[in-house]
Amino acid sequence: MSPLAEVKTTRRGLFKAAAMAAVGAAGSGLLGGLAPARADAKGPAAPPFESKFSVCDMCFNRCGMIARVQNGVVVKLDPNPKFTKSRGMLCARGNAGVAQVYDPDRLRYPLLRDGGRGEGKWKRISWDEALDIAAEKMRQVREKYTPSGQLFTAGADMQSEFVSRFAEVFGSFNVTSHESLCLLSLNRAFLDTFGEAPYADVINSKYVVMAGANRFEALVTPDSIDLMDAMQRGCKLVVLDPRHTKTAALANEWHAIRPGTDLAFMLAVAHVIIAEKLYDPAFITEKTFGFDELAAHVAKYPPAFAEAQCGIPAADVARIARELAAAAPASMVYPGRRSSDYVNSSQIRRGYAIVNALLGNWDKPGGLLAARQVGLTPVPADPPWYDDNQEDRLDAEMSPMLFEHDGSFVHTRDAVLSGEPYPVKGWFIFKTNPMQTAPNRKKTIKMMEAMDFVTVVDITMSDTAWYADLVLPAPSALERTDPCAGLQGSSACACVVKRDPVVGAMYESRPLFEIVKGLAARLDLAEHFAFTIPEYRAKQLAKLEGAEAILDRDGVYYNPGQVYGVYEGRIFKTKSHKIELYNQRYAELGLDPLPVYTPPSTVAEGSFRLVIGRNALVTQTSTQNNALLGRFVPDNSLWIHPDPAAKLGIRDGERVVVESKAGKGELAAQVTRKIRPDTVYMLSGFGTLSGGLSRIKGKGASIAEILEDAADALCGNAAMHETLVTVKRKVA
Ligand SMILES: Nc1nc2c(c(=O)[nH]1)N[C@H]1C(S)=C(S)[C@@H](COP(=O)(O)OP(=O)(O)OC[C@H]3O[C@@H](n4cnc5c(=O)[nH]c(N)nc54)[C@H](O)[C@@H]3O)O[C@H]1N2
Ligand SMILES: Nc1nc2c(c(=O)[nH]1)N[C@H]1C(S)=C(S)[C@@H](COP(=O)(O)OP(=O)(O)OC[C@H]3O[C@@H](n4cnc5c(=O)[nH]c(N)nc54)[C@H](O)[C@@H]3O)O[C@H]1N2
Ligand code: SF4
Ligand SMILES: [Mo]
Repeated sequence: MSPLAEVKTTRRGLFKAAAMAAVGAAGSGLLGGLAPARADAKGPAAPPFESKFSVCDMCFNRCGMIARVQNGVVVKLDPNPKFTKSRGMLCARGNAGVAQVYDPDRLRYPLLRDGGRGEGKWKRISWDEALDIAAEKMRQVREKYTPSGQLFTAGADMQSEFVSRFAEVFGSFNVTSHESLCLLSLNRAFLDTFGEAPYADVINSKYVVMAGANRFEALVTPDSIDLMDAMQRGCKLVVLDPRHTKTAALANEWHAIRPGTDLAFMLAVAHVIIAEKLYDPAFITEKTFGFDELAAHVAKYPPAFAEAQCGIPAADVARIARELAAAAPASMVYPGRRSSDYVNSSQIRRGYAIVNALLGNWDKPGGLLAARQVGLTPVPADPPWYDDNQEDRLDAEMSPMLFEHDGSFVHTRDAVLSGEPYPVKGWFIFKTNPMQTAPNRKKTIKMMEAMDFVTVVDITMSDTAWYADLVLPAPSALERTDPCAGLQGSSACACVVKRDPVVGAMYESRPLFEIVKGLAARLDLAEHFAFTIPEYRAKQLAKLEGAEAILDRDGVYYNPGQVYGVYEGRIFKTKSHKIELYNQRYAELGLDPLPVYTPPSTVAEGSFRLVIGRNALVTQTSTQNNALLGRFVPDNSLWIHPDPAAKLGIRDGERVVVESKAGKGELAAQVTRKIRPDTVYMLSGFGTLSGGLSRIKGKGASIAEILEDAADALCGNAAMHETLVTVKRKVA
């Protein structure tokens, strides 16, 4: 009997699942293609369903779930109650995972371009042909341009490590990921202050300042759920956001901060904490480096300075500093997540880190916590040596504090376009959609055009796939065997998950692992992939006795470990071995060792700063075309404040043209007080180019087309909020 038989299914649950199946079959035709395999709602009682553990893949949180399978068809997804990281819940997107599996827009077989790039003409080919062609093109690139002439880009996935492994044994230094469009500035800031990227013990916090993050829409587990719980127990939430997000709506206080000025706020908070001696003196002496330098530095930034820059009254800035200090160490400036915002985002987020350090909000309940070791054993490759290769990554010299593994997508793209320092002519892309998630789409198109051969592995015809030479269909998460992944995050976590197929792979889809294995075999690299995923998992779990059996029993393995006080008697992984308020390495490199405030570019009258942000029913650019979710968010619109809208003669719902130096787009205006008058916002992932996303084709406008491609000065993370735009009424 399946170990899952223990998980109770109530009669009500059964009815619900059967009803879901009926809705799916009778609804918009979404699941209609599978009708023969489904239970007939009008016929005899539906057979009972099997329950299988899986891990949600609708976003990077990887919530544990249980798939209900009837006649070989997934009819419903439920949360795994044993998965504490998500507090036993599954969000709307997670529930809609079923529509991803049975999406008629899924890629079905390998496709080779049979016309101009982006023209949408394709030829169906066999897998053998596809792998022969891809391997041969890679071999040619390697011969002509060295192994580093091939670029590899992977998104967030439990198989992405196989892309890195393949790049390594192929000999290429050039690997990029979604991370340099996401959180690298944040990681930079905390690594260079605390020596590591911490987690937030939100559930035990009494006071949270959330700046540039939106936890009630941009869901991060367990933080989103824990914040709600903590607030019900009296935790105060202060939100700084130019938009009135759902998080702002539920907060105790919302301040519509002027975009790009958060560092002025943080420096002023530090100013008050130091001037009024509200810091933790023992913590400062014992654990931090550079307090005196910081004190002298922040003396220049009183609350009045923050008021002038941020538009938040000085009295509020000072009060928030005092309240934050009074609740310390069970308080925090929440680190956030996506920080691909400004050219100085690493220094902005260092401001967040410094305020937490001053208050000793570290390693104690309600503050920031050190990452916990999950205990997975890495399975390293043993790459061959290539004499004829480049010295380093393409973008190595383009940022002083680049992350070696992820690099910078924005800089890599520029280097590909210039051909300097060396040519890169092959591109292998797995589960990421830079055509919509990298700013300045025209440049991404040019990058595609500059390549000799581009291979994309996806589940649907993304815009990136649409411009590729070869498109390979992958199975969705519910259809494949995945290695183990370690998950981190607050006191709830440090767990391991794995995936086994819930249903068979759809159509001719093949997992990434099989694809790179097939390529490796053709490139005399087979020995580096001479294992199966279960064998690989066994190696990963080597040091976790009994974990495999627990994973089979519970769908998740928790590694118990110390949560608080782990830094007692331990050194920090920084140069001084302390928390660096003053960063010595920056000083050596001629960079600002203390975060110096630089005001954002001026937004002239008649123009606006364009910002990006999440919606709870959408994941990045990959769920807009989901049949269940798309009903709620069918297209995007431009948020614009009523005052400038009136000046521009724009009424709610009217078509407008938004234009930057990079590009323009046309969409409907949403005239709303939920945004500052100098800022506009639109949701990402619309205005697609692909002819293969049938439900969203022709809907809304693409923000990637409009966003300019600035980069963080320290680590090269994209800086997407530097873009200024004009907005005009569309003349008919
Ligand atoms: N539903 C849903 N949840 C998700 C995702 C998703 O796509 N959908 N994606 C996941 C991923 S990959 C990530 S990285 C996280 C992202 O999680 P967050 O980083 O919390 O999400 P964003 O929506 O990028 O939040 C940025 C917020 O900053 C505001 N903002 C813009 N400029 C400024 C500024 O200068 N100062 C301040 N204080 N605020 C500013 C924006 O209006 C926006 O509300 O979410 C994760 N969770
Ligand atoms: N304009 C804009 N740009 C952004 C952001 C934004 O909010 N707006 N957010 C930034 C952030 S925080 C991040 S993390 C990045 C994310 O950037 P991306 O990594 O590009 O993420 P997605 O947009 O979700 O694209 C994921 C792609 O994977 C495909 N896919 C989904 N499931 C599978 C699967 O099982 N197998 C395979 N092979 N493919 C699959 C989807 O069809 C889609 O094409 O974007 C960043 N850039
Ligand atoms: S937060 Fe939602 S979409 Fe993301 S993994 Fe969890 S259930 Fe899935
Ligand atoms: Mo992200």
